[in-house]
Amino acid sequence: MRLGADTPLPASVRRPRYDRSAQAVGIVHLGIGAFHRAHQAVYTDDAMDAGDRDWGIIGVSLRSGDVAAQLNPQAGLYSVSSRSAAGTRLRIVGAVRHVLVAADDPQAVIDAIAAPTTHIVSVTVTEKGYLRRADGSLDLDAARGASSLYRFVGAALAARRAAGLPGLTLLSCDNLASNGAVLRRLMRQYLAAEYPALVDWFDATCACPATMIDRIVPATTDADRAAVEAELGARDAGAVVTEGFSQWVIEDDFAGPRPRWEAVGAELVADVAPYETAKLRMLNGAHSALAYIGLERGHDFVHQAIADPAIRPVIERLMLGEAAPTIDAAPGQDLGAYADALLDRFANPALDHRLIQIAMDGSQKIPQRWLETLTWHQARGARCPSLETAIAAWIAFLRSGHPIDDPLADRLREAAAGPDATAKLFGDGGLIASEWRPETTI
Ligand code: CS2
Repeated sequence: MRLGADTPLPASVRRPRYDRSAQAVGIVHLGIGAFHRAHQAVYTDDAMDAGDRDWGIIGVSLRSGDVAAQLNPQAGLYSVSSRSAAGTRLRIVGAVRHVLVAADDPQAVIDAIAAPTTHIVSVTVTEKGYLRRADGSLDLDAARGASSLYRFVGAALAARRAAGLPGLTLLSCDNLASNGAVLRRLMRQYLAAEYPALVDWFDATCACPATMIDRIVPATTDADRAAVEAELGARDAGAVVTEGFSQWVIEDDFAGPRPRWEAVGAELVADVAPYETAKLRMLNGAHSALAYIGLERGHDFVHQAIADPAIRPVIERLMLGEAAPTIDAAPGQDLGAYADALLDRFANPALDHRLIQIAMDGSQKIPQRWLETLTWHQARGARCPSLETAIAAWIAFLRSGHPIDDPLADRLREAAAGPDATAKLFGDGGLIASEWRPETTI
């Protein structure tokens, strides 16, 4: 039996208490992968459970049809398993109404964003989905392509304006520094090229709040799906597996209505920067270091790498000795306690988080995770031994013959091959745009 609206479920499994069919769609989400399903969709499901109405989500896949094939036959329902050493908690999330595949029906995506009930377009397209050139500007050729978020949002904004509808909130939920401002700048650049008459209207009516989003979500495996089926008594092709922890800090700057996410655990704040910087440089910075150093030492999973006595001190120093001093903490933000909590989360034995999953797209992740910290210390005449170890491990990974999943894969492999790899990767005119310049070959 496949999970669906009428599937009888064990009484212990939490499910939506609201009338799903009575909710309008208020959010269109671009890039409906496991992370969205385990994070923002859960907060929205909770908000509707708490009585907030009309925040159903239309998910959009910009690339493959996999998620649509998983969720649409299940009326959008799927399970979230939160795993810790203490056990697993399983719930059914009902916030997603339907998944559209952009390549199959582009007009349906535009219509969903242009619908009068839609107020928010949220985005998880990963770092590379923002289609930035090395200098940070929008790659316009790519942005005109079939799977570009800008194309859909641009066409829908034009339709909204023509119909006299209000603007939208564009909510970036990706791991980029200043994600809201980046999305605003790139969207504006796209509109200036394709819909110049829309730019002033966009500035006046749309908002792009910054967010810090955090929940570790390993790729779901067949074994995970089998475990969910055993517990649910029904097959869930869209199951996601995650940790118990979840955090969402959102800049309180919306163009129109929004769910009461703050009533269900999200933090709505005036300035996201201290949380976002800490998360990118400490959590994600440590994650990428664990990935490359851990793979080099023969590990498969994050919990194995952090248990390795040769790795753990490198990660502790990266977080506390190198990243933390660069962060202007908000009042009450305790970076020492944050690092301790991260070490516990990395050690979660119930979560098989593959290092190779984190190792992908290094060229897109490393600038905000490592290089901003390195630049800060370099400006003060100091070195970062842990981050230099991590860079050496990344270069070793690029040389190892391991398949490289990265939009710059071929150029990275070539740059890493020779003795001047650090200069080719990070030097003036190198592949990885940043202000950090290696002083020596790493
Ligand atoms: C990870 C992140 O894959 C990666 O690059 O570092 O996905 C990480 O698990 C999340 O940002 C945690 O919130």
